[in-house]
Amino acid sequence: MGFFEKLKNGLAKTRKGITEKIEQVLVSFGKIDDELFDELEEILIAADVGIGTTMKITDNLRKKVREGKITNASEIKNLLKEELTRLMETEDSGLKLDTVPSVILIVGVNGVGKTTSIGKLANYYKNMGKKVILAAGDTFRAAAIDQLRIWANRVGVEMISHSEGSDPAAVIFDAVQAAKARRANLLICDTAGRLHTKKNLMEELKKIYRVIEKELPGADVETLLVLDATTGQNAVAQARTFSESTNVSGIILTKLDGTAKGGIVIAVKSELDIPVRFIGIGESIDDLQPFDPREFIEALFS
Ligand SMILES: Nc1nc2c(ncn2[C@@H]2O[C@H](COP(=O)(O)OP(=O)(O)OP(=O)(O)O)[C@@H](O)[C@H]2O)c(=O)[nH]1
Ligand SMILES: [Mg+2]
Repeated sequence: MGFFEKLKNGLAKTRKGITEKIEQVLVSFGKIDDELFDELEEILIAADVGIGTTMKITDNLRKKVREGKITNASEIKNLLKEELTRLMETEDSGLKLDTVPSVILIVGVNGVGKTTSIGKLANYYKNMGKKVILAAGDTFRAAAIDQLRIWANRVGVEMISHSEGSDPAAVIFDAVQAAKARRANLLICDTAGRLHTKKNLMEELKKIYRVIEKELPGADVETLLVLDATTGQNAVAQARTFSESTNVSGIILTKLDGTAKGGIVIAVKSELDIPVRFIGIGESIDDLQPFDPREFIEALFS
């Protein structure tokens, strides 16, 4: 299956939740009036686009309708597509991972899909010709380390780990040394979503940063926050918490295949101004795709 087909399949539920409903409304309305905008707002809010973002969208639509003197509801669809794409687009050109090694730190609460996404990312970057090393920085339970090892073996990359309960920052320290020694391009670090001790998770993450900064001064470090699309607005709240104490540079939004409320993609970028970098659209190894707003909207509306 091609890349775009895969994306379309992964978004099947959201297409039912957003696109099909919007198309029904546009067909049944014919002319553009306040009631039509009310219906559109309802659909977008129900799909987790968020109230603030939804209002921004419909305000702009109203303005464009006035300016363009559009009278036919069917023309709204293209305007909406443009508007949604614009809200998700970023100025920059993506992740910066130029130094050897560079680091991706994966953070997020438990169960969102961190370890799975690391496996998929490792495969993605390995296929791009990068030498990848994984760090089993989630020492909360032995199973977490085993799970990452299974991915490392599947992808065919090296993994650095300590035993369960050990200091995550010490794992990262060793992994950095290994990455330097092997001249790896990319070190991808798993972290815990919760801890053994009462010690604050954010403090633990700061300690990991200090290790990376000290051992790899000047290295490109991207912190990707993993959010579960099926948790809706809760995901936005998690992003706020993590950005307060970590330098979140991008989002991996997982499990988009499992929700009809894929509007969360739009809310995340628009409400937090953190770019979505990858989306998870299934459980297999190639079900993680770099996020491209234009492609996403095309897949959603085609
Ligand atoms: N359908 C679907 N399932 C996913 C996706 N990403 C992850 N999962 C599933 O979500 C579950 C949790 O994934 P993990 O990678 O273990 O999550 P985690 O954040 O590492 O969890 P903890 O280590 O417990 O904190 C697994 O069953 C994954 O297969 C996705 O994009 N789509
Ligand atoms: Mg995990």
